[in-house]
Amino acid sequence: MGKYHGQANTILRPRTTEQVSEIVKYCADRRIGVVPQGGNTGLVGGSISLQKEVVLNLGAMSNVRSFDPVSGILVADAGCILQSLSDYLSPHDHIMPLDLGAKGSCQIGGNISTNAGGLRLLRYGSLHGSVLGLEVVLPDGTILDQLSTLRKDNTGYDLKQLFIGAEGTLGIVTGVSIVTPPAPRATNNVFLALPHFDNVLPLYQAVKTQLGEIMSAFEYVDRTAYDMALSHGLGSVLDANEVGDAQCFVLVETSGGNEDHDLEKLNTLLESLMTADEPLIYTGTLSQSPGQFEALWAMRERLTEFIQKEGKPYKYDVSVPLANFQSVVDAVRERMIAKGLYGDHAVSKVMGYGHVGDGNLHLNVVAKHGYSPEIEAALEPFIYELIASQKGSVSAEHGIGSMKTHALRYSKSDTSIEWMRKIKQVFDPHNIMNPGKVLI
Ligand code: FAD
Ligand code: 2HG
Ligand code: ZN
Repeated sequence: MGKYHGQANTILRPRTTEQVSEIVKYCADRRIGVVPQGGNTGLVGGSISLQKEVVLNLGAMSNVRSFDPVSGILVADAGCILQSLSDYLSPHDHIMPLDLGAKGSCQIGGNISTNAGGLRLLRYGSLHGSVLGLEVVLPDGTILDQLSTLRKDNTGYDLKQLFIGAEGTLGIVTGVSIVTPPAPRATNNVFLALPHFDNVLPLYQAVKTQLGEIMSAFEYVDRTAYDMALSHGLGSVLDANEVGDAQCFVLVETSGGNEDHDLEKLNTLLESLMTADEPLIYTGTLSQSPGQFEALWAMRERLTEFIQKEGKPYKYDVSVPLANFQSVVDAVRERMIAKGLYGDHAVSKVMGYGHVGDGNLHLNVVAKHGYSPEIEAALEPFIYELIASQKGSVSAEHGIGSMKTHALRYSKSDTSIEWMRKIKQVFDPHNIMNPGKVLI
């Protein structure tokens, strides 16, 4: 995003867990701060050194340790890139239980540390469920070996859960044991244009009912985001005349066991949506080839990349009731208009997209000529108060990092924050592990 600028003058790339342990012990003894870093794709400034802390990058620890094709359990170094793990699993007919646009750079250790959600959460659940065990170097250098491959293990407190989503503030994840699902035999997708936002909820219900267990993603793109994608050269996946004044778009993916059966279900679904008395969609495209399948996904997956090219993004990754996706985006746009900040001189676009199935909206506000205190003051705390008034979350999946430390209180009670501090104190009494992130 070009928003955060690291201050580190030392970056270390250990090759083994023992080296990580020695480095951390050395730093702990001298009270030197350590910033764990994976692929550096996080969107909340979590992996950068704010005050010359040492950056410890896991990129040189990138070996698969074991894979059991019967149980689907994969054990890997934390520095393995998500895409490499998918490639590794492919000949074994398995897939990673998570997928995100940053897959070519982000590391599994970074995914676990941010508790990344992404495009498959709807189907395979969160990392809190699929991670079976972790190996972690604690802030005093001790190696905590909890690299279990057991599906069931109720022997007291489940410590590994604390490190999932801790954003490197409790220790450095060096190894991961994770359950991977079998690769689906058939995968298809459709991209749909909807007349109104009001159609999204009934559509979601209809799709869930008709597709049942084969639905694997249900993603939302608003009109502004769709038009932006086209303006960045993506070929239209829908007939422009049929799209007309559609307010928003939905991408549905299916992953099932039988191509003919899945296609039949999808075709029946499309037909019923178009021929209903009040059609829920204007039009839709069902992918007919692997290339078209990718093209439909690109309309959703590449939005982050296009936004970078439009200007500087203010990103709000929020959980709100599904019915409020559009009204949250509209409220922010209206506020920018009221403040005289909407237009090519300041905020050129306000848009929403996200993971409908997870109630996770990505609200993006594009500052055409760069970040400015005036725009920020108009956005915050306005947005955080709006989300809190809906009992939402100010960080659905990207984490708190250094961006949202001040906003944590909008989604966590004082008591919760107090207990988070106590946990931090137990693990990291000298506050050397990723200082200035999550809790300040
Ligand atoms: P980094 O960015 O390097 O680090 C992120 C945080 O984790 C930092 O606090 C860091 O200190 C800590 N950390 C990293 N590695 C370790 C480790 N081994 N041990 C302890 N702490 C560690 N997120 C989603 O949830 N869903 C999405 O769909 C999604 N899509 C994205 C699409 C794009 C194009 C981009 C750029 C980002 C996207 N993200 C998404 C953001 C997301 O959080 C990450 O991309 C990813 O999970 C971060 O992994 P990373 O290896 O890059 O971690
Ligand atoms: C996504 O779902 C990512 O595409 C990034 O979480 C969201 O660009 C964003 O705001
Ligand atoms: Zn997302």
